[in-house]
Amino acid sequence: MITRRKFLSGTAAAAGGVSLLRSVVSAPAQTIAPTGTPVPLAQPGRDYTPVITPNNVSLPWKIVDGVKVYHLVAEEVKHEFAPGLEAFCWGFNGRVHGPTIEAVEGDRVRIYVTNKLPAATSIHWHGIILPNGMDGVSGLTQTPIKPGETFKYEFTLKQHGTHMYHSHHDEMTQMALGLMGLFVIHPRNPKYRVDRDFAFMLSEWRIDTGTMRPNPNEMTDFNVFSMNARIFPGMEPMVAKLGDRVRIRFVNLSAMDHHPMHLHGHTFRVVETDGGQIPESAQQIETTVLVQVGSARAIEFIADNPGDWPVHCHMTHHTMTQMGDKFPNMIGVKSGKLDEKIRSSLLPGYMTMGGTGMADMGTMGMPVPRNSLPMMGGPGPFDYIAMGGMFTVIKIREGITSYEDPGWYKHPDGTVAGLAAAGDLQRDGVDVQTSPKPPEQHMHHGS
Ligand SMILES: [Cu+2]
Repeated sequence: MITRRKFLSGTAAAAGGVSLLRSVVSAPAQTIAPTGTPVPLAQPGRDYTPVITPNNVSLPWKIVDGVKVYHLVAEEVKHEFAPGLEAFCWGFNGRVHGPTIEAVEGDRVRIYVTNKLPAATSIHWHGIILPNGMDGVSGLTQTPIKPGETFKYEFTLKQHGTHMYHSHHDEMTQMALGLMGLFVIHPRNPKYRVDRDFAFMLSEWRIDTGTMRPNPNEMTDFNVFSMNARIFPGMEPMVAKLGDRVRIRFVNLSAMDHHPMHLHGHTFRVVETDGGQIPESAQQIETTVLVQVGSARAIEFIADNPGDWPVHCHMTHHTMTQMGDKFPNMIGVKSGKLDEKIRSSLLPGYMTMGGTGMADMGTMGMPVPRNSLPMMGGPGPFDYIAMGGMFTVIKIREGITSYEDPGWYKHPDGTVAGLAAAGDLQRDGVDVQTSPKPPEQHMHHGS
């Protein structure tokens, strides 16, 4: 047992390898408001819906004298983006990106940051209103945290919303290696509760095929686009019950790219930026929300349409993986006897790829270099799903009793697109031999 006093006096020394913050403390406790008056602590589940970070977790905390105490350890982590692609990244507490920090407006938080990286670092609390000296800007507001050191940050949360934390020391290198995480602050007095509250960190990487380390020097040509540092098909799906009020928070800490995040089957309201809640009268109704670099957007909708619905970046190259930028344009090229010739004389097993697009590449099981993925895709209920990168699915179901992955959607009879029946074509007068041309447009020149 570690006593509170020991914890307080010996944190830096004791931190090595031992997680001091094992569980969420649920005993009644208080926190300190900016005015100095104690405020009751909000309980996860009772007072707010805890956030779900798919493929990641929230950082545990403990309460010490009314203060929420967290401990981040910056370290190198061997991270899997999806089965078949791993890299040595920089993250926190064994994870890439770091676990989500979750707190409630009005909480006093104390965050210890231990640096186990080979380089100095500092942590900036992005979007959070705090005293200048807690802002985490190496050189400007603090000395860098040297390897082996533990720094203490402490401030009171005066706002609620979707925020982030990230390295603010040699950012180009350290953020490219993954040193970032989500920071969600729940409102103290919410006007309403959501049933499902999901959060994603969007980021991008340059990982050359066959290598094991993201390249921080890349300026423009990124080839791995991730949600919570995972790429499709390595994504844990979101699950909602029919009728649930769903929130999805997106934070973008990519180096160079904005991401228009698109939801299928629903419209949503953009309810929040990193600056805070958008007044209801100003909320836009959308199906795609642009999440700029360094910003956050939260969307809300009622999950009123059952099925398996994609949630993905609409930049088409951001739903591809490493090999997307390595291929010549083969659309319309007929390989004919070429493959055979190459197979017999040069490369047994050779096959020209891409003559009708790229969707074949995954299914054909084309050999790929070690530690790399075919450019996209994973198995689906009907066929191979020709998407990768920033692509995930929300599964909306009627009558489910848990939020475990319910498997693929079972469509009601007659609600799946399929081969047109001859009878239908005949009834509707569709002649498949001709393409109906719209009437000629008459151009009027002058009056
Ligand atoms: Cu994108």
